[in-house]
Amino acid sequence: MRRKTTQPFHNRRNLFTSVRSYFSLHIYIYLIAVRALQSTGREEQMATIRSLRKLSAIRYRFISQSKGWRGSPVPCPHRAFHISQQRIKLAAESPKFPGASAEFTDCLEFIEPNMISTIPVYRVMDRDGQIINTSKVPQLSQETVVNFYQKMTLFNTMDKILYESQRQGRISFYATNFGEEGTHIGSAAALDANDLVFGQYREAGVLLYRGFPLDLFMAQCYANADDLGKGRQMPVHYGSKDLNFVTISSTLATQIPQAVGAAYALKRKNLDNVVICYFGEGAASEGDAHAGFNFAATLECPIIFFCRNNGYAISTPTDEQYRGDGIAGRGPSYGIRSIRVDGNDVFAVYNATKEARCRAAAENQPFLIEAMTYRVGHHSTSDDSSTYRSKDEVSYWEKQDHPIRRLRSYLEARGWWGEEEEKAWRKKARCQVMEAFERAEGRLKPQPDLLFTDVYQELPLSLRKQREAMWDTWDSTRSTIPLMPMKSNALCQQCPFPDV
Ligand SMILES: Cc1ncc(C[n+]2csc(CCOP(=O)(O)OP(=O)(O)O)c2C)c(N)n1
Ligand SMILES: *[C@@H]1O[C@H](CO)[C@@H](O)[C@H](O)[C@H]1NC(C)=O
Ligand SMILES: *[C@@H]1O[C@H](CO)[C@@H](O)[C@H](O)[C@H]1NC(C)=O
Ligand SMILES: [Mg+2]
Repeated sequence: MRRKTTQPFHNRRNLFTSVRSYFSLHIYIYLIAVRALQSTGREEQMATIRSLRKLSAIRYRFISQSKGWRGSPVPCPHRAFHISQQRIKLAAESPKFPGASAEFTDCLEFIEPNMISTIPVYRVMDRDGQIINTSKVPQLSQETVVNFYQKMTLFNTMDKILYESQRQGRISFYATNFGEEGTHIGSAAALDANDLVFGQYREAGVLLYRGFPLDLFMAQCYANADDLGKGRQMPVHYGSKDLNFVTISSTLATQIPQAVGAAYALKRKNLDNVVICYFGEGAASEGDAHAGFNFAATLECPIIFFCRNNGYAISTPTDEQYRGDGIAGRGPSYGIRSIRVDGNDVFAVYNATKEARCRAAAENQPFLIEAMTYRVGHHSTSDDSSTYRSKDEVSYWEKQDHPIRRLRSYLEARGWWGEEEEKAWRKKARCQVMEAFERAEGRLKPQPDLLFTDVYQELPLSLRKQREAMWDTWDSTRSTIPLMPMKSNALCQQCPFPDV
């Protein structure tokens, strides 16, 4: 709620003193004026006039402070971002500075951030999956909603198996998405398949929704010969040109200005598509986030900034990351239309993204969505979150406010899903993931020579030396890693940009 900007009467006594002092001041000024007329010397006359002016100034200040009989100890009441109409009318002229459209004020006042109302969290369902306003039931078919649910649970199953894989030493690294499934599926479903996605590293659900096969997820994590990235990246750094999903680079926030540049290019080409750029609330503290927001606003780019606020940047909780009203609170100051949504409510995420997508394309404007959620898993397999947060905290989000559980309640209440469907689907999902996992593990590794391709047309001497050293080590350690056979000796001479 906005705080009230006006203050009541201070007290009766104050009102009385104001009136009395006002009249006695007038009488005093009158007496001095009479004396001035009687005096003869010019020096004396001037001195009287000076004291008269001084007194008038005191009188003026006195009147303006007691104006409206608000004898408040704070002469300028705090306000919430807007100047009251009355104040604007009082200003006789408007500022002409090119840097801001604002009004003059005689009030010395710093805006108190904690007096500004916070942005509410938009939601459609409550924590138990009940629609809050029955006139706003999502206009989505059973088939669509069941698909949301199946994608969310399949994704969750894939995460569990790949996480266990890392724990068993089968893959080198993994980062789960537990608890954030609603933000991925809800937003992905609201996009056009041709919209370009720039992700951070915890948005694999978006790629899954777009149809990236389980085999390719596994190939990337296992760095096998089928990996589109040719085994050159850490696990979870997916990318797919066919699905318009730009390859992940986990150097925080670098994707933000890149995404804005891509959106600007779409606008210049007069295309109807938009860019969506995902990032964590932690990444929003990087300078690149500021640069990206400001460029997008000033260049009027069709982009959706989608911030997943999951409460942590590794071990740093949000209350140590910022002092303002989250990430959505920053949007308006950049001139970006912004909303905060309940990220565990897949319908709220869907609706907000759909609306933002439609308007970004139609108006060539950036939009900011801050999806509030919780990172249920560890930051990654290199992290142990029990050292910085309690079991109870995690358990609340796992058991009482989880996007999958919430959607299931919604489905069950409508009679669209039941225990039987659940059992059959869970079995099927697990089976699909396990089969993909086994296939990936059995595959050969890509040729190490591929490490040196796709950057230089002609390999520089330094890299040629490194390649030699690599093969020397390979031979001397008698590596038994099963490699994909070399396709041809021309491998390294292939044009790295076949599309150009
Ligand atoms: C420039 C840079 N600094 C530090 C890191 C190390 N790092 C990796 S993830 C991470 C936290 C990011 O938190 P957030 O953006 O909230 O995303 P989340 O992991 O919560 O999804 C940090 C500090 C990095 N990858 N890049
Ligand atoms: C439900 O939404 C409609 C349409 O916005 C609104 O008119 C109505 O007041 C809402 N009902 C409640 C109970 O909030
Ligand atoms: C989704 O948004 C549209 C407007 O874009 C609105 O008409 C509809 O009621 C919303 N649906 C829900 C479930 O709130
Ligand atoms: Mg985070």
